[in-house]
Amino acid sequence: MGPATALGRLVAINFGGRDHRFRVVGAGHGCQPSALTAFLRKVMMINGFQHFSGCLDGAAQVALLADVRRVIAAAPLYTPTMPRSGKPLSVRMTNCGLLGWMTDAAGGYRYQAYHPVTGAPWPPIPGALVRLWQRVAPDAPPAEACLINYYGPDARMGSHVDADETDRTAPVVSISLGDDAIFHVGGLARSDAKVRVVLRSGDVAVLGGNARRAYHGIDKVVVGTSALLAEGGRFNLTLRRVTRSQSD
Ligand SMILES: O=C(O)CCC(=O)C(=O)O
Ligand SMILES: [Mn+2]
Repeated sequence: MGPATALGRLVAINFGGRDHRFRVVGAGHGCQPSALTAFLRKVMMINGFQHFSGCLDGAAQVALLADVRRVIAAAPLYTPTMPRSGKPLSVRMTNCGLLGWMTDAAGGYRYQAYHPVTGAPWPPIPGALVRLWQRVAPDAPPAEACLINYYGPDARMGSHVDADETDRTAPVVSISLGDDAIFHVGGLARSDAKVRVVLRSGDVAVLGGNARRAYHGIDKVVVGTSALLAEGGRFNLTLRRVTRSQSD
């Protein structure tokens, strides 16, 4: 457990132009929920957001990175493009799972079962991620998609809601590997105030409850803050349920 997760530690969260100080309390899943979790609930009335800082230890991060490299060997990173305009996104992407999220000028935002360049089905979701999903989303049906975003030094992700899933009752589970990223999460309207926190390598964030419909994004990656990736930068993995399960 890194220093960021120490129980009892006071953490400052900047919101509305001033710092709010929160104490890190409680424990869950062998990971500590960070102060952001409590802040969102108490101050912004956003429920169902959980931030577990330092959830994956160093060895687990190395093992998961090897899984990500194997996925990329079978399903190479590509540059997605915006619907209609065809403007490239700053992140590079790939997926594993039965379905993968993608976007391009012709088809827009969607899930599809095959890689847009190779035409091959996406590789399966690695076992460690399947187990993580079961641990943090025990009531949800199995994850069908794992979107892998690679952020180089200038990549970011604008504020958005994950809304292309038919089943939006299951949470989105996010795992960070590599350099720190400044993550923002706001409310259900784009204009709502946003909280910013650093997502570090090994952090897990869960967007469930009404946070499943909250605006969020990545302002920037802080270059050189992690030695995990030889090439630098950051991977973010998001596990998603896409379709409604038969039992619903
Ligand atoms: O990179 C992140 O931490 C967030 C990624 C994200 O929101 C997404 O892929 O939809
Ligand atoms: Mn998202």
